[in-house]
Amino acid sequence: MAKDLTTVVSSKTKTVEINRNNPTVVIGERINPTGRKKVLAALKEGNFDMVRQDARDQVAAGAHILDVNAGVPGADEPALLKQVMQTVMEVTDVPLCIDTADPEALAAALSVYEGKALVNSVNGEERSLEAVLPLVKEHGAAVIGLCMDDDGIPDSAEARLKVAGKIIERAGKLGIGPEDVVIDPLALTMGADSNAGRVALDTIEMVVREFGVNVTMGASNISFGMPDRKYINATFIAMAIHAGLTCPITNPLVPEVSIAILAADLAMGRDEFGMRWIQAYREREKAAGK
Ligand code: THG
Repeated sequence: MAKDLTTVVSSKTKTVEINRNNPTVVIGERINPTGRKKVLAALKEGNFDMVRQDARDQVAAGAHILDVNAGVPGADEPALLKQVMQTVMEVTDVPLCIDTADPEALAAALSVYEGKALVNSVNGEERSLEAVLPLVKEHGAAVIGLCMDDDGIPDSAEARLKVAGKIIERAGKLGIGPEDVVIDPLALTMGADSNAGRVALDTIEMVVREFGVNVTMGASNISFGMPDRKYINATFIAMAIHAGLTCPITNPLVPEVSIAILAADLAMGRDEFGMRWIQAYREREKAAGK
Protein backbone atom coordinates (compact mmCIF):
# COMPACT_ATOMS: atom_id res chain seq x y z
CA MET A 1 0.00 0.00 0.00
CA ALA A 2 1.60 3.24 -1.13
CA LYS A 3 1.54 6.28 1.11
CA ASP A 4 -1.20 8.88 0.47
CA LEU A 5 0.41 11.82 -1.30
CA THR A 6 -0.58 15.49 -1.04
CA THR A 7 -1.06 17.61 -4.15
CA VAL A 8 -0.83 21.33 -3.50
CA VAL A 9 -2.41 23.78 -5.95
CA SER A 10 -2.80 27.50 -5.46
CA SER A 11 -4.03 30.82 -6.75
CA LYS A 12 -2.41 34.13 -5.87
CA THR A 13 -4.10 34.05 -2.45
CA LYS A 14 -5.51 30.53 -1.84
CA THR A 15 -3.90 27.14 -1.37
CA VAL A 16 -5.76 23.85 -1.73
CA GLU A 17 -4.27 20.59 -0.42
CA ILE A 18 -5.59 17.43 -2.01
CA ASN A 19 -5.11 14.33 0.16
CA ARG A 20 -7.14 11.22 0.97
CA ASN A 21 -7.42 12.24 4.63
CA ASN A 22 -8.81 15.69 3.82
CA PRO A 23 -12.36 16.51 2.72
CA THR A 24 -12.97 15.85 -0.97
CA VAL A 25 -11.82 18.71 -3.19
CA VAL A 26 -14.50 19.71 -5.71
CA ILE A 27 -13.32 20.91 -9.13
CA GLY A 28 -16.22 22.84 -10.71
CA GLU A 29 -16.80 21.70 -14.30
CA ARG A 30 -19.17 24.32 -15.66
CA ILE A 31 -16.81 26.75 -17.44
CA ASN A 32 -16.76 24.57 -20.51
CA PRO A 33 -18.41 25.29 -23.88
CA THR A 34 -18.26 21.61 -24.92
CA GLY A 35 -21.76 20.25 -24.45
CA ARG A 36 -23.04 23.60 -23.18
CA LYS A 37 -24.55 25.40 -26.14
CA LYS A 38 -25.29 28.63 -24.27
CA VAL A 39 -21.69 29.05 -23.09
CA LEU A 40 -20.47 28.22 -26.58
CA ALA A 41 -22.73 30.84 -28.19
CA ALA A 42 -21.75 33.49 -25.61
CA LEU A 43 -18.00 32.89 -26.02
CA LYS A 44 -18.33 33.02 -29.81
CA GLU A 45 -19.78 36.52 -29.39
CA GLY A 46 -17.04 37.55 -26.97
CA ASN A 47 -19.53 37.71 -24.10
CA PHE A 48 -18.01 36.60 -20.80
CA ASP A 49 -21.04 37.22 -18.57
CA MET A 50 -21.85 33.50 -18.30
CA VAL A 51 -18.24 32.75 -17.42
CA ARG A 52 -18.41 35.27 -14.55
CA GLN A 53 -21.75 33.89 -13.40
CA ASP A 54 -20.60 30.25 -13.58
CA ALA A 55 -17.40 31.11 -11.70
CA ARG A 56 -19.19 32.91 -8.85
CA ASP A 57 -22.02 30.38 -8.58
CA GLN A 58 -19.71 27.37 -8.42
CA VAL A 59 -17.51 28.88 -5.72
CA ALA A 60 -20.60 29.89 -3.72
CA ALA A 61 -21.82 26.28 -4.06
CA GLY A 62 -18.56 24.96 -2.61
CA ALA A 63 -16.16 24.44 -5.53
CA HIS A 64 -12.55 24.56 -4.27
CA ILE A 65 -10.97 24.68 -7.75
CA LEU A 66 -12.49 25.74 -11.09
CA ASP A 67 -11.90 23.86 -14.32
CA VAL A 68 -11.54 26.30 -17.22
CA ASN A 69 -12.08 25.06 -20.78
CA ALA A 70 -12.31 27.39 -23.79
CA GLY A 71 -12.46 24.87 -26.61
CA VAL A 72 -14.60 26.78 -29.10
CA PRO A 73 -14.43 25.33 -32.65
CA GLY A 74 -12.67 27.73 -35.02
CA ALA A 75 -11.57 30.12 -32.26
CA ASP A 76 -8.02 31.21 -31.40
CA GLU A 77 -7.81 28.96 -28.35
CA PRO A 78 -4.60 30.38 -26.81
CA ALA A 79 -6.09 33.89 -26.80
CA LEU A 80 -9.57 32.81 -25.73
CA LEU A 81 -8.36 30.55 -22.90
CA LYS A 82 -6.24 33.40 -21.51
CA GLN A 83 -9.22 35.75 -21.64
CA VAL A 84 -11.56 33.26 -19.97
CA MET A 85 -8.98 32.59 -17.23
CA GLN A 86 -8.40 36.27 -16.60
CA THR A 87 -12.16 36.78 -16.37
CA VAL A 88 -12.44 33.98 -13.81
CA MET A 89 -9.48 35.32 -11.79
CA GLU A 90 -11.16 38.74 -11.62
CA VAL A 91 -14.30 37.41 -9.93
CA THR A 92 -13.01 34.49 -7.80
CA ASP A 93 -9.82 33.62 -5.93
CA VAL A 94 -9.75 29.81 -6.10
CA PRO A 95 -7.00 27.90 -7.94
CA LEU A 96 -7.69 26.94 -11.57
CA CYS A 97 -7.57 23.67 -13.48
CA ILE A 98 -6.53 24.48 -17.05
CA ASP A 99 -8.54 22.19 -19.36
CA THR A 100 -7.15 22.08 -22.90
CA ALA A 101 -5.88 19.58 -25.42
CA ASP A 102 -3.87 22.28 -27.23
CA PRO A 103 -0.26 22.67 -25.98
CA GLU A 104 -0.07 26.22 -27.37
CA ALA A 105 -3.18 27.22 -25.44
CA LEU A 106 -1.72 25.54 -22.36
CA ALA A 107 1.54 27.47 -22.66
CA ALA A 108 -0.38 30.74 -23.06
CA ALA A 109 -2.61 29.96 -20.08
CA LEU A 110 0.30 29.02 -17.81
CA SER A 111 2.10 32.23 -18.74
CA VAL A 112 -0.73 34.38 -17.32
CA TYR A 113 -1.57 32.18 -14.31
CA GLU A 114 -0.38 33.40 -10.92
CA GLY A 115 0.03 30.45 -8.58
CA LYS A 116 0.39 26.69 -8.97
CA ALA A 117 -2.11 25.48 -11.54
CA LEU A 118 -3.55 22.03 -12.14
CA VAL A 119 -3.01 21.18 -15.82
CA ASN A 120 -5.83 19.15 -17.43
CA SER A 121 -4.32 17.09 -18.95
CA VAL A 122 -1.57 14.83 -20.21
CA ASN A 123 -2.12 11.25 -21.36
CA GLY A 124 0.09 8.28 -22.16
CA GLU A 125 0.48 9.14 -25.86
CA GLU A 126 4.07 10.00 -26.78
CA ARG A 127 2.95 13.23 -28.42
CA SER A 128 1.09 14.35 -25.31
CA LEU A 129 3.87 13.38 -22.86
CA GLU A 130 6.46 15.28 -24.92
CA ALA A 131 4.35 18.42 -25.34
CA VAL A 132 2.73 18.75 -21.92
CA LEU A 133 5.17 17.51 -19.26
CA PRO A 134 7.95 20.04 -20.03
CA LEU A 135 5.41 22.88 -19.66
CA VAL A 136 4.22 21.45 -16.34
CA LYS A 137 7.83 21.30 -15.14
CA GLU A 138 8.73 24.76 -16.42
CA HIS A 139 5.79 26.37 -14.61
CA GLY A 140 5.96 24.24 -11.46
CA ALA A 141 2.38 23.07 -11.98
CA ALA A 142 0.57 19.85 -11.11
CA VAL A 143 -0.94 17.70 -13.87
CA ILE A 144 -3.84 15.34 -14.45
CA GLY A 145 -2.81 12.12 -16.21
CA LEU A 146 -5.52 10.40 -18.25
CA CYS A 147 -5.43 6.60 -18.44
CA MET A 148 -5.25 6.40 -22.23
CA ASP A 149 -2.41 6.14 -24.74
CA ASP A 150 -1.61 5.68 -28.43
CA ASP A 151 -3.91 2.62 -28.50
CA GLY A 152 -6.87 4.54 -27.04
CA ILE A 153 -8.62 3.93 -23.72
CA PRO A 154 -7.86 0.43 -22.44
CA ASP A 155 -10.84 -1.80 -21.59
CA SER A 156 -9.32 -3.27 -18.44
CA ALA A 157 -8.35 -1.69 -15.14
CA GLU A 158 -4.97 -3.50 -15.27
CA ALA A 159 -4.13 -1.85 -18.59
CA ARG A 160 -5.25 1.57 -17.31
CA LEU A 161 -3.04 1.10 -14.24
CA LYS A 162 -0.13 0.53 -16.62
CA VAL A 163 -0.80 3.79 -18.43
CA ALA A 164 -0.98 5.61 -15.08
CA GLY A 165 2.40 4.09 -14.17
CA LYS A 166 3.91 5.21 -17.45
CA ILE A 167 2.74 8.80 -16.98
CA ILE A 168 4.03 8.91 -13.37
CA GLU A 169 7.38 7.50 -14.49
CA ARG A 170 7.78 9.93 -17.40
CA ALA A 171 6.85 12.85 -15.15
CA GLY A 172 9.42 11.66 -12.62
CA LYS A 173 12.14 11.64 -15.28
CA LEU A 174 11.52 15.36 -15.78
CA GLY A 175 11.59 16.05 -12.05
CA ILE A 176 7.80 16.16 -11.56
CA GLY A 177 7.12 14.12 -8.41
CA PRO A 178 4.16 11.72 -8.06
CA GLU A 179 2.54 14.17 -5.61
CA ASP A 180 2.10 16.48 -8.60
CA VAL A 181 0.46 13.86 -10.82
CA VAL A 182 -3.27 13.37 -10.35
CA ILE A 183 -4.60 10.31 -12.14
CA ASP A 184 -7.93 10.19 -14.01
CA PRO A 185 -9.13 6.59 -14.56
CA LEU A 186 -11.58 7.89 -17.23
CA ALA A 187 -15.25 7.36 -16.55
CA LEU A 188 -16.98 6.39 -19.79
CA THR A 189 -20.70 6.20 -20.40
CA MET A 190 -22.44 3.35 -18.63
CA GLY A 191 -25.29 3.56 -21.11
CA ALA A 192 -22.89 2.51 -23.87
CA ASP A 193 -20.96 -0.06 -21.81
CA SER A 194 -22.41 -1.36 -18.59
CA ASN A 195 -18.90 -2.15 -17.30
CA ALA A 196 -17.73 1.49 -17.58
CA GLY A 197 -18.41 2.31 -13.93
CA ARG A 198 -16.88 -0.90 -12.60
CA VAL A 199 -13.68 -0.48 -14.63
CA ALA A 200 -13.24 3.11 -13.43
CA LEU A 201 -13.75 2.10 -9.78
CA ASP A 202 -11.32 -0.83 -10.08
CA THR A 203 -8.75 1.44 -11.73
CA ILE A 204 -9.02 3.94 -8.88
CA GLU A 205 -8.43 1.23 -6.26
CA MET A 206 -5.43 -0.18 -8.09
CA VAL A 207 -3.84 3.22 -8.79
CA VAL A 208 -4.21 4.25 -5.14
CA ARG A 209 -2.78 1.00 -3.80
CA GLU A 210 0.17 1.06 -6.19
CA PHE A 211 1.09 4.76 -6.28
CA GLY A 212 -0.79 6.60 -3.50
CA VAL A 213 -1.41 9.49 -5.90
CA ASN A 214 -4.46 11.70 -5.93
CA VAL A 215 -7.32 10.78 -8.23
CA THR A 216 -9.74 12.92 -10.23
CA MET A 217 -12.57 11.97 -12.56
CA GLY A 218 -15.13 13.69 -14.75
CA ALA A 219 -17.89 11.93 -12.92
CA SER A 220 -20.87 13.23 -14.91
CA ASN A 221 -19.70 11.40 -18.05
CA ILE A 222 -20.95 8.06 -16.77
CA SER A 223 -24.65 8.93 -16.86
CA PHE A 224 -24.92 10.39 -20.39
CA GLY A 225 -28.07 9.16 -22.10
CA MET A 226 -29.65 7.94 -18.86
CA PRO A 227 -32.72 9.47 -17.19
CA ASP A 228 -32.43 10.92 -13.68
CA ARG A 229 -28.70 11.41 -14.10
CA LYS A 230 -28.17 13.25 -10.82
CA TYR A 231 -28.85 10.11 -8.76
CA ILE A 232 -26.43 8.05 -10.80
CA ASN A 233 -23.76 10.74 -10.55
CA ALA A 234 -24.25 11.20 -6.81
CA THR A 235 -24.07 7.47 -6.04
CA PHE A 236 -21.14 6.88 -8.35
CA ILE A 237 -19.12 9.76 -6.86
CA ALA A 238 -19.74 8.42 -3.34
CA MET A 239 -18.57 4.95 -4.40
CA ALA A 240 -15.54 6.42 -6.14
CA ILE A 241 -14.61 8.37 -2.99
CA HIS A 242 -14.57 5.07 -1.13
CA ALA A 243 -12.34 3.64 -3.85
CA GLY A 244 -9.91 6.57 -3.48
CA LEU A 245 -11.17 9.52 -5.55
CA THR A 246 -9.95 12.78 -3.98
CA CYS A 247 -10.85 15.61 -6.41
CA PRO A 248 -13.84 14.97 -8.72
CA ILE A 249 -14.57 17.31 -11.64
CA THR A 250 -18.28 17.87 -11.22
CA ASN A 251 -21.13 20.38 -11.06
CA PRO A 252 -21.40 21.68 -7.49
CA LEU A 253 -24.74 23.31 -8.32
CA VAL A 254 -26.44 19.90 -8.32
CA PRO A 255 -27.45 19.45 -4.65
CA GLU A 256 -27.76 15.66 -4.89
CA VAL A 257 -24.10 15.42 -5.91
CA SER A 258 -22.79 17.94 -3.38
CA ILE A 259 -24.74 16.25 -0.57
CA ALA A 260 -23.48 12.81 -1.60
CA ILE A 261 -19.89 14.10 -1.44
CA LEU A 262 -20.44 15.45 2.09
CA ALA A 263 -22.05 12.18 3.20
CA ALA A 264 -19.20 10.16 1.66
CA ASP A 265 -16.63 12.34 3.49
CA LEU A 266 -18.52 11.77 6.74
CA ALA A 267 -18.59 8.01 6.13
CA MET A 268 -14.85 8.03 5.30
CA GLY A 269 -13.86 9.80 8.51
CA ARG A 270 -12.93 13.00 6.68
CA ASP A 271 -15.41 15.22 8.55
CA GLU A 272 -14.50 15.57 12.22
CA PHE A 273 -17.60 15.57 14.47
CA GLY A 274 -19.67 15.90 11.28
CA MET A 275 -19.13 19.64 11.43
CA ARG A 276 -19.15 20.16 7.65
CA TRP A 277 -22.25 17.97 7.26
CA ILE A 278 -24.13 19.91 9.97
CA GLN A 279 -23.01 23.28 8.60
CA ALA A 280 -24.23 22.37 5.10
CA TYR A 281 -27.54 21.17 6.57
CA ARG A 282 -28.00 24.49 8.38
CA GLU A 283 -27.25 26.40 5.19
CA ARG A 284 -29.87 24.37 3.30
CA GLU A 285 -32.45 25.02 6.01
CA LYS A 286 -31.67 28.72 5.96
CA ALA A 287 -31.90 28.88 2.17
CA ALA A 288 -35.28 27.15 2.40
CA GLY A 289 -36.42 29.88 4.82
CA LYS A 290 -36.72 27.57 7.84
N1 THG B 1 -11.66 14.18 -17.15
C1 THG B 1 -10.90 15.30 -17.11
N2 THG B 1 -11.33 16.47 -17.58
C2 THG B 1 -12.56 16.57 -18.14
C3 THG B 1 -13.40 15.45 -18.21
C4 THG B 1 -12.92 14.22 -17.68
N3 THG B 1 -13.00 17.77 -18.62
C5 THG B 1 -14.22 17.86 -19.36
C6 THG B 1 -15.26 16.86 -18.88
N4 THG B 1 -14.66 15.56 -18.73
C7 THG B 1 -15.81 17.28 -17.54
N5 THG B 1 -16.49 18.52 -17.65
C8 THG B 1 -17.83 18.67 -18.01
C9 THG B 1 -18.25 19.96 -18.22
C10 THG B 1 -19.56 20.23 -18.51
C11 THG B 1 -20.45 19.21 -18.60
C12 THG B 1 -20.04 17.91 -18.39
C13 THG B 1 -18.71 17.64 -18.10
C14 THG B 1 -21.83 19.58 -18.87
N6 THG B 1 -22.68 18.70 -19.22
C15 THG B 1 -24.10 18.93 -19.37
C16 THG B 1 -24.65 17.54 -19.43
O1 THG B 1 -24.20 16.75 -18.62
O2 THG B 1 -25.49 17.22 -20.22
C17 THG B 1 -24.47 19.78 -20.52
C18 THG B 1 -25.78 20.50 -20.28
C19 THG B 1 -25.66 21.88 -19.64
O3 THG B 1 -25.52 21.96 -18.40
O4 THG B 1 -25.72 22.87 -20.37
O5 THG B 1 -22.20 20.72 -18.70
O6 THG B 1 -13.59 13.18 -17.71
N7 THG B 1 -9.68 15.20 -16.57
